[in-house]
This record gives sequence, C-alpha cells and structure tokens, in this order.
Amino acid sequence: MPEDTVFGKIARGELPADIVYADDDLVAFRDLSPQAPTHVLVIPRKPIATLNDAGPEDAELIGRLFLAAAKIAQQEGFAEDGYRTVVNCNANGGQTVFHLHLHLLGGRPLHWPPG
Ligand code: DGP
Repeated sequence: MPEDTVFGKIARGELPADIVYADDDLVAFRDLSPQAPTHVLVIPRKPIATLNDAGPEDAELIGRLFLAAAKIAQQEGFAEDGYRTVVNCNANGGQTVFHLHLHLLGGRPLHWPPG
C-alpha cells in the first residue's frame, strides 16, 4: 500500500525528514542521497503510488508539485541559474519509492541526456 512507504510516513510525521516546505496537500524535504547540491523531493500527502496511478482528479495536485518546486528553487537561490525537475516511474524510470514524488535538483550544471 502506498500509505506504508517511507514517504507516507514522512508526510504523516511518523519519520523525521529535513522539511523545506509543507502545506495541507504537499510536503517537500531534502533527499537522503542527494544527486546535486540541492536535491529536494516534493510529494503529495495523498498516497498516489506512481504517475500511472494519477487520474484527472489529481491534475491540480500534480500542477502544484511543480509550482512548489519553482518556489523552493527561488528560496534556495538557483531559480535564475536553472534546475531540473524529474518524476521517475516504475522500473525503467528508476523509481524506488512508490509514493509519487517530484525531484528538484539544482546548484550545479546538470548533464543532459541523463544516463
Ligand atoms: P526514486 O528513485 O525516484 O524513487 O527516488 C527516491 C529517492 O528517495 C532517492 O533519491 C532516495 C530518497 N529516499 C529514500 N528513502 C528516503 C528517506 O527515508 N528519506 C529521504 N529524505 N529520502 C529518501
């Protein structure tokens, strides 16, 4: 059940995390294994397992993940230099935690295409 992932526990305050933003619907916290000087994960409190499991009713919520990432990029001071947002989905996408999350990576030039 997606409610039982570590991210569900972080969203419910049952596991500690370095939280940088929270509201009624979203939580953002620093990744334990950062791939850039700033690596933040933005998640909905609603336990959606993967992007495949999001429905039309989640459209606004998913839009808000991106808007929160842009706001955090401003707060972290790299919005103008640039940054990357990523959603990994299932095995080939490299998803390891099955609670939908948006990666925000910034603070250095990022290579493209990714490996
Ligand atoms: P993904 O591969 O897209 O499912 O990304 C999962 C990310 O979550 C990965 O970068 C490591 C991070 N992560 C895993 N467990 C924890 C945790 O307990 N706390 C935090 N802050 N990050 C975690």
